[in-house]
Parts: sequence; C-alpha cells; structure tokens
Amino acid sequence: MPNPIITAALTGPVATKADNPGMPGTVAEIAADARAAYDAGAAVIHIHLRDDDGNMTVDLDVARRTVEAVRATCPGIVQLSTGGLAFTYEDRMKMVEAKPAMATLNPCTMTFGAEEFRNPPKPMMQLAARMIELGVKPEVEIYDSGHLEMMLYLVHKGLLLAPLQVSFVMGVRGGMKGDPALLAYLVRELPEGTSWQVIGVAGANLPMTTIGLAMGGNARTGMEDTLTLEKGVPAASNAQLVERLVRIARSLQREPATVAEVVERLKLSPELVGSA
Ligand code: KMH
Ligand code: ZN
Repeated sequence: MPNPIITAALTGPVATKADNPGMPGTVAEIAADARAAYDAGAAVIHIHLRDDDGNMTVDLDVARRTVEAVRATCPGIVQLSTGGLAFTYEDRMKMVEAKPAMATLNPCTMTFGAEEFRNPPKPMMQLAARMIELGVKPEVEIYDSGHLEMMLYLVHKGLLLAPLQVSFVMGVRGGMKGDPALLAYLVRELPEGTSWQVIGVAGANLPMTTIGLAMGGNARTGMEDTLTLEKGVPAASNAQLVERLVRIARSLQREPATVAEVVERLKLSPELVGSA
C-alpha cells in the first residue's frame, strides 16, 4: 500500500470564520494555516479563496497572490478549488490560470444542501482540456456513482489523463451518504492505478476518512469538511484536524506521503510545485 496523501482543506464554499474563528479568513491567514497544516503532515493544501476582507472570491488576482503566498510559506502542494456555490462557472474556471499544481474538477451538476452546484458538461470539459494544457492536475470530485461514469467518459475522450486522482465526497445533502458499502462499490469501479480518498463531510468526516485509510486510500480533513473534533467540540485549527488524521494513519501503520512522493506518484508538473 503506498503512503497516504494527506490533504488539508483549509476553507470551504459554505462555512466562514463566523462559524469557527479558527478558520483562516485572508490570504495571509491561509498561507500561515497552510504552513501549520504542512508541518502537521499534510502534503496537499486545498483552498477556496478569501480576499483581504474575508469574503469568498474567485478573483484571479487573489488566486495568484494566494498561490504565491502559500508557495513562499511552505512546500505543500497547492490545490485550488474550482468549486464554490456563489459564482459563475466561467469565473470558477479561471482559477487554473493562477497555475496551482492541482485544481478540482467537479464533473456533474447537483443539489448541494440548500444550493445548486452547477457544473454544466460543455464548460466542464473545456476546463478539463485547459488543465491538460496548463499541466494542472485535476482532483476529480465524485458525489454520486453517476459522476464516476462521467469521469470514465472524460478518460475515454482523452480529457483526463492517468494517473487519476479522485475524491469520493460523502455526506453532502444531494450526494452520497457516508456508507462503507457505497465506498466499496466505487473503489472497485476505479481504473487500475487510480489514487483516491474520501472527503467525509460533517458527521461522515471521522468514520469515513478512517475507513478510507484502512482500505488503502488517501485522506483529507480540514475546516471545509468538519468544524468540530467531535460533537459539540469545535476544532481549534486546521492543523489540529491534520494532527488527528496523521495519528489515525500512523495507528493503521501508514506513514503520510511526502511532497516529493506525491509529485512522483501523481506526475505533477514540477514547475508548478513550490520549493519554500
Ligand atoms: N466542499 C466540497 C464538498 C470543490 O472544492 O471543488 C464541494 C466543493 C468542491 O466546493
Ligand atoms: Zn473544496
């Protein structure tokens, strides 16, 4: 079993500092949190942007400044989100122009809690093609079994290249629930050599990421996915969540992958990975 890639999802498209004061709220705070998460064992830093007033944004200048700030602060691999619920798809697509080493690719439209998460097929495929041009590695986010079929179609069309990097998102209202039987099915359907993890949202976070690790997957945590350490106990920081995940991985005798291992395994573009 290869060493698990640990991802820290520092910020998200829904919760803000108002929901947990330990969440970063500016470019500088995101960079500082990335360093702390890296020091705790995360190799990949997944980011939804915040401007200097703490607002969610998909402004390309903020994206460039964020990529630069994180790269200057730590060697962690920057993964920008092209998701988000409040912005047009065209604006979200521009995130890859900031040239992060990785960015998310959400293959299908869906209900997302009280919102609509729009990922129309045509621009989604344009985004996939643009990522190939720029050498930005997609993290494909699968919220339902049909999304996996769409991913395989993109592979067939040459819009996604091996090695694939996949997240199974469990616990969003409108997508799959956290259920080990569903996970077993999805993992079985993956092409040989695919790297995968569970994104366990809210109550699904701890059990499903632990099960994913035990099954040989990678793992992600952070305040995008859960604001609490346990019911009623807010997480103090993203680093605290990463520390706990690393403890779980080590209890399962799995040592977190280094940045160099991730670059090699996912065939990331070396020029897009920082060296701070
Ligand atoms: N919070 C995720 C489950 C992405 O980052 O591309 C949804 C999301 C996807 O925002
Ligand atoms: Zn995200």
